[in-house]
Amino acid sequence: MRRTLQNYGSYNYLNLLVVIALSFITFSVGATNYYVSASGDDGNSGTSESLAWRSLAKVSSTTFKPGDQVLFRKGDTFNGTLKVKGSGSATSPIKIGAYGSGAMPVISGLSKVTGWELHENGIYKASIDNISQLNLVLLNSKPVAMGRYPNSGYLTFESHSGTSTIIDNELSSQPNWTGAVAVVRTNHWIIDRNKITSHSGKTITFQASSGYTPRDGFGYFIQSDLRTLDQKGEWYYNNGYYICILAQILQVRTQLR
Ligand SMILES: [Ca+2]
Ligand SMILES: [Ca+2]
Repeated sequence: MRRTLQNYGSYNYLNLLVVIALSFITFSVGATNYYVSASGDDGNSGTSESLAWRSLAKVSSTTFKPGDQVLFRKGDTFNGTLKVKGSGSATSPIKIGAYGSGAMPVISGLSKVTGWELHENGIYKASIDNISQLNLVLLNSKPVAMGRYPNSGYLTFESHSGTSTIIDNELSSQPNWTGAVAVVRTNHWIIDRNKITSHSGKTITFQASSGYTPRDGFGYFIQSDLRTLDQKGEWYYNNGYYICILAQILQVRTQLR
């Protein structure tokens, strides 16, 4: 009788070990579904529809495991940049998908710019996130071009010195374009964007972004300067901190990169 009890005890102990081991395996390889909703909250766990995250920034800052799924709610739009940290495996990839019903969710690099205030002379100004380069601006859903002088075509430089100075006989000394960018067509197949380091009279000197020697008689124009804004929609982006636009602002979206 005593032996029988001992056997029962060992059997139960073995069962317990097996259960623990299986639980551990399930936990270590367990994939998680994360939910993202425009009405969510980044303070949530993200692991259920009712505890969804809200932003692409939250998704991008999370390291995912093999088999994890990131599910965006249908019908919603998510602005910004999506980066996926972590790695899946050949058999358990990390998946990006959708949940809910309705139109497929939209992930857009466009961000709506708000907080506009009048700067001067019909130019409005707003702060935006610090980014390295602003590539696309939509004004009332239509793309508008970065401000430039002249508004179309090229100015022509008649001579040059080295690879970083051009002389335009028609250029006025005012406005002084120091600090702006000269977009220079140095030869048939090169267009350089060169930061202007000095402007004196008819001479512009810049930080040459390539080693090509400017070819006399070729063209250039000026951009990346507030003073180039003289027609509707022209915009200027300053040092990653704010954008100015010449317009009656209703809705502006930018693409950040
Ligand atoms: Ca000229
Ligand atoms: Ca202009």
